[in-house]
Amino acid sequence: LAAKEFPEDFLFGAAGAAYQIEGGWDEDDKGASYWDVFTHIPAKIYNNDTGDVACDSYNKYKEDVALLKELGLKSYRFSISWPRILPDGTPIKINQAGVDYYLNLLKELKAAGIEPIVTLYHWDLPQYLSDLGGWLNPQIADYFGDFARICYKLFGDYVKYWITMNEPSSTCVNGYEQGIHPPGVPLPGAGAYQCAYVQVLAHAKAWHIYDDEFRAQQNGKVGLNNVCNWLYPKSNSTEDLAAQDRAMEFTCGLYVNPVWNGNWPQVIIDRVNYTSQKQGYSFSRLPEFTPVEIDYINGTSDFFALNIYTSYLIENVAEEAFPTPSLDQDAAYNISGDPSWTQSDAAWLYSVPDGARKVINYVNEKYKPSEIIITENGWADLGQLADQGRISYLKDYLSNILDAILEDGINVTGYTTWSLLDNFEWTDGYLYKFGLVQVDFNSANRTRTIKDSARWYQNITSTRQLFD
Ligand code: GCO
Repeated sequence: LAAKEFPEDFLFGAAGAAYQIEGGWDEDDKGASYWDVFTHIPAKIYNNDTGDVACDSYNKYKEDVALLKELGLKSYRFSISWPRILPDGTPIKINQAGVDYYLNLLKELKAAGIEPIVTLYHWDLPQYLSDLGGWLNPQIADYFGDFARICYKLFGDYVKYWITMNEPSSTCVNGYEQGIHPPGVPLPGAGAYQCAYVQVLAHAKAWHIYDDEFRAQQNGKVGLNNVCNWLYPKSNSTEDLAAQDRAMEFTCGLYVNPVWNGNWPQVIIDRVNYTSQKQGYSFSRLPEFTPVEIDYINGTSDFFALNIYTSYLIENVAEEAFPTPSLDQDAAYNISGDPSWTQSDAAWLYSVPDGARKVINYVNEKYKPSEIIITENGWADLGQLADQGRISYLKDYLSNILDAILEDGINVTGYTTWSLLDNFEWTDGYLYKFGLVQVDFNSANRTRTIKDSARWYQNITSTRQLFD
């Protein structure tokens, strides 16, 4: 057996997000987010589950930090709930109990020697701002800037890694294109593009505020996150290869290219222009960045926060296969899994570890980040403690990530697996579990129990060694 070794300062950790773990949805003076509102609408979420209590991390954060410490983890990725700090999203009122919660968490992490990686926005938009148009309204970028400034001011002494937006692709497609996430109104062919436009501007605003007002004293980094999965062509035909390239752009580049390279991917500009014209529009459904905006957004990420879960096969199809205007029609491809791939309990998640190395190379070449952190990667099951499936998945993905570092020379500096705890999995409620640690959602005190995968991961992080 050949051993290979992670660099000494590699930041091994685990991740979570406010709405998925905190609970305390209306405790103290927290305001409502559009997820609080959405989950209370019957039939939106599996089993009508909600994040009202979730893992109760609002009250049990000390236990969470103790678990991270026991597992020898060096970093913890968590998110700040915007309406817990600013109940209606605006600076008009700061909720001191919410501020104290995050300060206490940061202090607890510091005492345990664990590096925080803090996400400013992991999907819990204050309902008031959603009522103002949410991620379709460019003014929300200004509100987000104010929120970011307040967080830098309050917490910045403790934080070296800030992530602005988590997975704009998910927010924009699920929330505004398809309407299966809040605000729940499908706007096919327009919603995702307008949302991407506003989220990119919001990200850039938060980056500039840090750069102008905080970087000199706080010396941290601010980066954009997205999920970019490697997509394989279904065949080697010219059409499928072009579709593969398009698919990478429609799922990944649409959200990150503006920030790294200053504009939408050219193929998306061309495609949406073409379909819009065909449909009789006198303009493209893809909003245009002005030259001033291009200047403002370009080069606004200090590192690439990359989520990788799986891979798919891409097959070219004619746009006529999609009957009405939509992002899918513009993109014109079919996406599927390969029957030979191991599938998790969640149907969308296959283990395709080679894809991780490929997508890290793709991102590295295309965007040339000086640093990449794998901010999510994880496996879904039904929550059993003997979770061999998760161990196999993590081992194979980590092995490919390590090859990207050692063989391809790419600067991947950290890895926060999804997730520390079993938690609220959005529209799937508590059906699928991603945790290293089991949470008993039937017990009032949300008992935490360490799974086999956590012990396996602990061993990897302490030795930094993997065996082929
Ligand atoms: C994400 C989601 C996570 C999910 C995870 C598993 O960033 O992708 O925000 O919160 O729980 O991806 O589906």
